Amino acid sequence: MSLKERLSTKNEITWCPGCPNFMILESVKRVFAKLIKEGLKQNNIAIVTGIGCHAKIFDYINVSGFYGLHGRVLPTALGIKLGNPNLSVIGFAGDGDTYAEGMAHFIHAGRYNADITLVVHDNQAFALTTGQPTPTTQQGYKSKVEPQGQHNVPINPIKLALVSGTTFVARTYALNLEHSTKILEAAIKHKGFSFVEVIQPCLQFNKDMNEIGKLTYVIKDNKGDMRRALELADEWDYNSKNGKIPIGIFFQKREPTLEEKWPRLSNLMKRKVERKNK
Ligand SMILES: Cc1ncc(C[n+]2csc(CCOP(=O)(O)OP(=O)(O)O)c2C)c(N)n1
Ligand SMILES: [Mg+2]
Repeated sequence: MSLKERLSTKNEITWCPGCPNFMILESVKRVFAKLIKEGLKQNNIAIVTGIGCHAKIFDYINVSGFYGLHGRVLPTALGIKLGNPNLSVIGFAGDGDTYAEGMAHFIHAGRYNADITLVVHDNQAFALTTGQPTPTTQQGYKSKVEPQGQHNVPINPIKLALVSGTTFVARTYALNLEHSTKILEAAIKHKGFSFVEVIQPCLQFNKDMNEIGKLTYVIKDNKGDMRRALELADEWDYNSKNGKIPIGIFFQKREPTLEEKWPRLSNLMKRKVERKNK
């Protein structure tokens, strides 16, 4: 059985045909397979999801974890990491999940810098609940709850992550499989809190933003230059359907992680708490 088969489940995939979430699933499996080849044990990967279309990914990957609550991916991931700092913990969340109900966690996760990864499937809509606007939805978007269109200005999550102290900030595009795989691998390998914002157009709702992938261009990875990172973050405001959208690593800096700052956790890491292989 190939590694990718070992990482798959037999559950029926219920995303809409052609949903870019299929591509995110593929890139996650590719990265997990690569990390396992490099020595990471499948048993030592834990995933956490919120509730939403994105969260169904939990049922399609054969690793341990917690199918969580809407808005609570980050505290759950943090709890798993504190319980066993030797696990690689990766959270999958929606834009509604992260930037609405889960917003406070997002900011504090940047401050804490625990060694966990957050992947946000940003389709600029609450998709599972049929297309209400989220904090990253563009102005003018009409939905059942706002028939006259969205009035509020969207937030820029890249900028927010940067000013919250997040030590790895990246954006990728779900349909650029090669790029998303590279970014996800770099995020998981980063020591500290890593945040990957994935542009994941929703084919059912917010169709106005379906073409924005064409605006993406790959930037040269930026390391610790915050001024440059903020400049890049400002190039796209989540509102416009023209201009250019940078994708790649906006910022990466090695800072002490929560586990390293917390002596009891450092000791736990040395003890190598590990599940026995079956
Ligand atoms: C605590 C809580 N609040 C609200 C909901 C209702 N709810 C379920 S899915 C969802 C939308 C999810 O949107 P998003 O996080 O963007 O994920 P997507 O479906 O777009 O992938 C909402 C609001 C819930 N299940 N639990
Ligand atoms: Mg969404």
